[in-house]
Amino acid sequence: MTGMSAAELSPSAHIDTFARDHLPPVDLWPDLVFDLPGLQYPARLNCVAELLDRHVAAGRGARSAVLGDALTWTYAELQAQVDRIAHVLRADMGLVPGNRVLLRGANCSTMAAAILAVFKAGLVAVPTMPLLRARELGIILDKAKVNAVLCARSLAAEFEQVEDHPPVVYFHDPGHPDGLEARMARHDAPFAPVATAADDVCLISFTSGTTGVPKGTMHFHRDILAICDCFPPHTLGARADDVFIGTPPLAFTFGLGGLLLFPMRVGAAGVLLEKLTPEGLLAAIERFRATVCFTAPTFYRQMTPLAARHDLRSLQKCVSAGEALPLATREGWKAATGIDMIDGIGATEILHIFISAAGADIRPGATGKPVPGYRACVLDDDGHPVGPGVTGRLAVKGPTGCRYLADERQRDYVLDGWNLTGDSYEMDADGYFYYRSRTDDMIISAGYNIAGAEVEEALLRHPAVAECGVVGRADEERGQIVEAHVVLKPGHEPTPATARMLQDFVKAQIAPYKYPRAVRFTDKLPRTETGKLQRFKLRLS
Ligand code: 3UK
Repeated sequence: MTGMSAAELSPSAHIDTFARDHLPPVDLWPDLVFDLPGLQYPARLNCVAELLDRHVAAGRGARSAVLGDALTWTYAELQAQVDRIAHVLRADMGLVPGNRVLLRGANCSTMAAAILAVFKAGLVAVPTMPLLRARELGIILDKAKVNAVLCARSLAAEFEQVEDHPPVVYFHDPGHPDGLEARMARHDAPFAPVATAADDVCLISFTSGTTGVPKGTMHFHRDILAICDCFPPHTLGARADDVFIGTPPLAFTFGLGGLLLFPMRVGAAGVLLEKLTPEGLLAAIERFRATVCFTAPTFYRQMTPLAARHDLRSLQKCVSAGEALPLATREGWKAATGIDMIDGIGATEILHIFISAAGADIRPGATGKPVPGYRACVLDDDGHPVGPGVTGRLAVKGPTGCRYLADERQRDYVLDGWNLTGDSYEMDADGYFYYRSRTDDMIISAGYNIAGAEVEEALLRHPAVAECGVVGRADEERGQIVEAHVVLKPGHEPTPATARMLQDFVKAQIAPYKYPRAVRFTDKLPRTETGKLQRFKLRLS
């Protein structure tokens, strides 16, 4: 199915055709590749029928699906909640297939059920990160032409600041007669999944972009299953008796996949907890006997010194994504827990992880190889593939790929059928992919290309360094200089002598011209809700 065209899209079940109408022109789509067995989906497909109803129909209704602080829902209970919410959306709120529903809440069972209900009712989910401000919400509401909102009561104050917002129903609001819980109580009939097309849009996920207007990435029912059928069975080795846990928000596709979709695909359980601290996640792994953990490198770094205080014997697999995994972080976590992390690069545009490695296939320092179902290469500035050992632009294609909602930047992300993620990568002779930097974060100092991540890796090996971020700072003489922002571990002083010590340490480990000419100490690095370092803020600081 490479190079499919709009004419080949299946007849839509959407009455409101906004999503399909605003797909990019087909010649700007990436190639789609379905050559992996197991990715052959029927033309009519509702992903929730596969992820949820199928388990209940097959007699697995009593298995745990969603675990949380106060409650456990079995697959049968989750189905009942999803069906109630679907009735509220359709019958009470009058929504029709294709309408967009914005969702706001921290990770919890209701947020999970709401997302699934939106999919099941043939609507389009627009999940948003809890920390978004009214101004950012306003942009998303307008761009996706959102018809209705489900929002946690605790986030109401910020939401009410949005001018002219669409109708909203609050959840976690049990006493209120118009709240979601009261409305749900009035519906107890099963809800039949809307017979959507496999290529009907069900999710618009906004990128956690650091600059410019956020981009809405559009994903089909088929895409939801495709990510479940690539990385989890082939790399992670997900199993029905796994218990998934982690920190990424369900509004971030890393979390949506890792904490909800992947467990459901195999009939396993996902633990959903709000606002986890490193200590809190360790305690939760112990309490829920979690087997698979999804979080970002910075979180593993923060958990490493605390791990010995917890019984983590249940834990088998740790997935790291969101930003590059430094070797020192991998080694520290392995020393603390015995576990070799599964690094994986994913992107909102591609929905989930597409290069990774697990177990004996791990090559420290490399992200890994293309996940079965995906292919990748490195392109030069002219768009030609380069061989091993040459740094260039990472290009990837597979069953999922970039389709921005009405956005000119589609032309920047897709080149000759390849998705360009904006990362500089290098491949070795065995086909392993090595992260270098974001394409636009490469530091150019006195004519040398320096990848900030390499300097960060070196600094993180020093026992005084807890966290660091390395950026280029404008410099008259050299164009840019390498500037390190460093958070010290307790017991170390932010003095010029410490700075010199770190500079010498870097020079001894990597080519000396890469050492940070400027070292600035700070208590905390600016990070997004998804654990990514906000380099532009370091440059402005
Ligand atoms: C960077 C990585 C090196 C890279 C994501 C897993 O992060 C996710 O999506 P985003 O759209 O950002 C994508 C960009 O983040 N990145 C992510 N993982 C790695 N860089 N090594 C890694 N392991 O720059 C990429 O282009 O926020 C991650 C699953 C789903 C996701 N959406």
